[in-house]
Amino acid sequence: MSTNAICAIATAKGSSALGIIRVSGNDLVSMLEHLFTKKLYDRKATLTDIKKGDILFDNCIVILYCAPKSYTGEDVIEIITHGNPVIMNSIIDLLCSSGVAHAAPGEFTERAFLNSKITLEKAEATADLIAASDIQAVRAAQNSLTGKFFVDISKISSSIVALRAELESIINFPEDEDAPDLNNKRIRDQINNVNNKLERVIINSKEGRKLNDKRVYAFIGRPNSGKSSIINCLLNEDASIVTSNEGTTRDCIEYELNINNKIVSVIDTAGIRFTQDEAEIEGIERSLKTIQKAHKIFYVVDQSKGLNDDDHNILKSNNINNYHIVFNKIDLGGTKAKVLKKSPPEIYISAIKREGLDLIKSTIEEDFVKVDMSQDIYLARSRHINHLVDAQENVYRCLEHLSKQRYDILAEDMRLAHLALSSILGQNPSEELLEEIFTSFCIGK
Ligand SMILES: Nc1nc2c(ncn2[C@@H]2O[C@H](COP(=O)(O)OP(=O)(O)O)[C@@H](O)[C@H]2O)c(=O)[nH]1
Ligand SMILES: [Mg+2]
Repeated sequence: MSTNAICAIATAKGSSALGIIRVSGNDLVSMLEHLFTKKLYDRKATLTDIKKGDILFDNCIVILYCAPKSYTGEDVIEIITHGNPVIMNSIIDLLCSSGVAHAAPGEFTERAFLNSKITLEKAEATADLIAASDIQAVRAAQNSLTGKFFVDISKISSSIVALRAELESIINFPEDEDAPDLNNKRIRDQINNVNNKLERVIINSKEGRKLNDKRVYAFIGRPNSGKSSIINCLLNEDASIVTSNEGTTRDCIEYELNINNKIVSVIDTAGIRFTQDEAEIEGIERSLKTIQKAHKIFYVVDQSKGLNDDDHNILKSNNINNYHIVFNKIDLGGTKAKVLKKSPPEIYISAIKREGLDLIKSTIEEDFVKVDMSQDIYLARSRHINHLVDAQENVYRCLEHLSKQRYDILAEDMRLAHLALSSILGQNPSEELLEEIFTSFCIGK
């Protein structure tokens, strides 16, 4: 049986109280009604069993959204199950045996876009909203999602269209122009106006972009300095294995740390030392690679042993510049927890006694971007910013052409500026661009 229907689990992996399975396609009711013991009605929640023959899969709430009034524009069925992955997967298998295919990442949103339910930048804002790492980023994504970004770009785009129309008439009917100076002034004002609006959108987009960058902190150092212990304390859980043996951590493990509702990544790494152990060598290599990815490094040293030549070599040979030295195990030497604002800064802590961990957290907090949320910040992507800057460069050039009365070249640059803005709005998007955008989504969205 060949259908266009797709399905996926829309909730996070693992067990939870409830799970949601989403299905989208044409004529879903006739295709799937045999699985439900109750009849489904448009936009109504129905408590029904899901069964195949005598086998009960689950007792669920099922909501039907008939096309075109649904997220994707097709028929959509949302099945709210008990949040057990075994149940959810068995229902997915059941759907697949009834002709439904597994959805690819972002395929629901891609269909919403293809059926003109949402614009491309709204689709992108949806992905950003799901991935937003703090409340400011959530607000900025919502600004984009509710269409503020779209409205602002569309306004600039309309101003450019008006300007292009005027330029075309000047080029095509030059004999009608009895007062070229007046025309020039009006066009200059319009170009400046477009430029100012572009400038504002670029500033707001760049602010939003900063919000969406999840900061990464790597804990590096020799074995047994206490990197894993510090990370466990920061996370408040027994995440990484800690032993008194050197070489316990043989991999790079990334964890999400919530500091005042802002999510950052912390990476535990394999202690750097000379070793013959193959797995450990690979772990050390991966650790050294994470140095490139990290925004900042906490270089951890056992204070009772002090900073030695090995440490200096590790720092130097790996080009580690932006780092704080964390002197751990101060309990062994009787030093107090403190920060010394030297270059590099030094933080004195004890993971075992849980002293000074707030000093690490506040060091991370100092990096948080302060954004004035009274502004219309958008969660723009670098793709948007590139197009905006491209549009602005073309508009700048227009001013130069105007002073030389090169209307034909001016019109061409305006066309290019217009094209750049159209690309943000997803007008005439290439297939590659669509693929790039939608495959970055989670499955089920
Ligand atoms: N005295 C003392 N021991 C610590 C402290 N932090 C970690 N250790 C011990 O040092 C050893 C190595 O710790 P671990 O976190 O595995 O170090 P890593 O190899 O850098 O990840 C373990 O026996 C820990 O219990 C501390 O603050 N004080
Ligand atoms: Mg470790």
